[in-house]
Formats: sequence, structure tokens, C-alpha cells
Amino acid sequence: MEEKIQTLWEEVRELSLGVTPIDRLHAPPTPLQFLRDYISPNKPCIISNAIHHWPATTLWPSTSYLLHTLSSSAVSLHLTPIGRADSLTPHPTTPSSLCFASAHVQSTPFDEALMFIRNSNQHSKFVAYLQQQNDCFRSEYSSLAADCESDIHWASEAIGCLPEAVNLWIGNHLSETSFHKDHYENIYAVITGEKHFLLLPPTDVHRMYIRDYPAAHYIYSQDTGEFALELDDPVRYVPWCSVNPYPSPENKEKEVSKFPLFFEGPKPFEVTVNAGEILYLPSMWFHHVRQTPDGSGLTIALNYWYDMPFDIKYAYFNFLQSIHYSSPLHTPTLDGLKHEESCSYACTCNSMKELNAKTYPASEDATDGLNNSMS
Ligand SMILES: O=C(O)CCC(=O)C(=O)O
Repeated sequence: MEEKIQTLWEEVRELSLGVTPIDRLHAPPTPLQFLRDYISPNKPCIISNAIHHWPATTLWPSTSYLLHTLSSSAVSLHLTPIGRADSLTPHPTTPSSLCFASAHVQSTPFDEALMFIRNSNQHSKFVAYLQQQNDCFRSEYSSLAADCESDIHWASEAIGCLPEAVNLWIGNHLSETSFHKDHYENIYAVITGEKHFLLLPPTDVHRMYIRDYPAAHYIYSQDTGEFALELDDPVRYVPWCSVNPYPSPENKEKEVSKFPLFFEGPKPFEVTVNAGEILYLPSMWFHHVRQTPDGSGLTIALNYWYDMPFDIKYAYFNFLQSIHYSSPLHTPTLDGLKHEESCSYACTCNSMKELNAKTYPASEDATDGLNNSMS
């Protein structure tokens, strides 16, 4: 079985993705072209010259414009100790194992939030990231609505609906989003700065070592300037990718031996999305995201989440995910993989709401790598 799964990784690259899989289009595609060449084959692409007509591209790099326009807004600010929200960290009571930690989220006046992001560095008490994957652009940033389009018309026409959520992301070089996948067709537009994505197709699911981790959340105390990490009550388990693609040099060897299918298999596709460009990130693709800020210290992006088609591809992916990959290299004795044997990967949820609401013991069927706090 293992050999057949590895053949699948190769065939997907040979037959569908190609050697340079991330096409760069120099103008927006027609709806038909987008549907035929990218959505149907579940294939990413980058589109230049698609948002140059948005006032946002000239206005948002100016901090004074943002401060003026959002002066009376309260926004959801995510605080973490080192910039990794929604990611794995040592368990608060048994540090030899891992838990899934969500950020401390606080409603903050926009000017204060921006100051926190710009002042976040390796020596500060926290790293701040403005993001909330619940349609935050339309709910919290409505005074910026006229600066961009309410939907991406060629995508809406191709997909046959309007976006279900539009989310704004404002961060600095320390904010990092760990490997995961979403049940959305994602049209990700970078307004200022750069975003660096690592991408892997859904067929590589076994290389991500998705395991059930106990959910925890950070609590930041203004008084002490320190974080506490608390387990969620009631206990919940979040199925999440175990792989950190950028281990520190001292951990590299250990990580490679824990996750050989990731580190020794085909390299993830690396894509930098520059200011003014759009990435089409197909549904169910695994993605890891880092960023480089612009001259004012910020990276700003807007993403449009469209409902994915729950079609035959989705059924195939779920089936693949339900197959246990038991390579001899892939032993269940490694640190942090405590749930390995009990974990089944069948995804039985069809909607984000269902996924978000789901609370289940570790050994029951898992959903896929979708964060409860994410969207
Ligand atoms: O920009 C980021 O930090 C993460 C983006 C992401 O995960 C998404 O759009 O689904």
C-alpha cells in the first residue's frame, strides 16, 4: 500500500501539476479558463495585474490612511508568545507531548493594534497579528470596503456563488501560520509586503502526519505581561499537521527522523505572492505561510473564501485520508505522536460550522486539519 501511495504523489506531479506547477498568469483568467484550468483540476496559480485598479493597493501601504479610516474601529487582535498561532506547542502539564494552541484574542482599538504589530519583535512580550477567520473584513473593517472589490468576479462566476467569508490579515515578519488545509476555494490577494507559501496537494496527506492534539489557548495577562497556556474545557481534540517545515538546526535531525515522508519526499511547492498579486489556493491543499513586511513594517492581505465543491474529488480525498499509512519508518514511538495508532482520518464533516462545533474524544473519527478557531 505504501508504494502505491508514493506512486500517487509522483503521478499527481507528472500528470497534473507538472514540473513548474504554479502557473503565473499576467492577467485575470476568464471564468471559463479559471474553472477549466485551475478549479476543476484543483491546481494553484498566481495572477498578476488583477487588483491594480483597487484603491487599496495605493491607500493601504499608508499607515496614516489606515489609522484615519479605522480610527473608531475595534478589531480582533491575536497575541502569541513568538508569532505562531494555531500551532503545536508543548503541552502545559506534560511538556514531553504536544497540544494545539490558539492565540489569545482580544478586541483592540485599531490604532493600538497597529502599534502592537509594528512593535512586535523577538524581544517583545508578544507577537501581534490582526486576523480573524470569520469574515472579519466585512464585519470589522467595513470602512475599508470601498477600497477593494466585494468579490472576485471571475472567480464568483466560475465557482457559481459569492464568497462565504472575506478575511483581512495584517502582520509582521514574525507571524507564521502552520501547515493546515481548508474546505474553501481561496482567492488570496496580497496588498502590501510579501507572503511566502509552502504548498502540498491533498494527495500528500500522509506526509503531513495529521494527529489529534488536545486543544489549548493562550491567555495573556496585561498585568504581568506573561502568557498562560490552558487546556480547553471541556476537553477537545484538534486534528492538525505535525510537521514544522522549518525546524531549528539543532532539531533538524530529530524532525527528519520523526517525519521522513515529509522531509524525504517531494519538496513542497514554494511560492512568494508579491504585493498586487493573487494566489489561487485550491481547496484541501496544505499550506504553510510566512511573510515579509513592506517598508512600514506590515504585510497586508485579503482573502476570499468560496465554498468548495463537495464533489467526487472530495470523496476521493476523504477515502485516501482514511487509509492508514504504516511505513516501517513511520513508527508510533516518537515524541509528540501519542495518538498515532488510535487516529483515524475519516473526515465526516461537510461544513465549517459543523467542523467548528465538533468536540470528540481522541479515538473517535477525526475531522481534517481544520482549526476550530480558524474560520
Ligand atoms: O496569511 C496567513 O497567515 C494564513 C492564510 C491562510 O491560512 C488562509 O488563507 O487559509
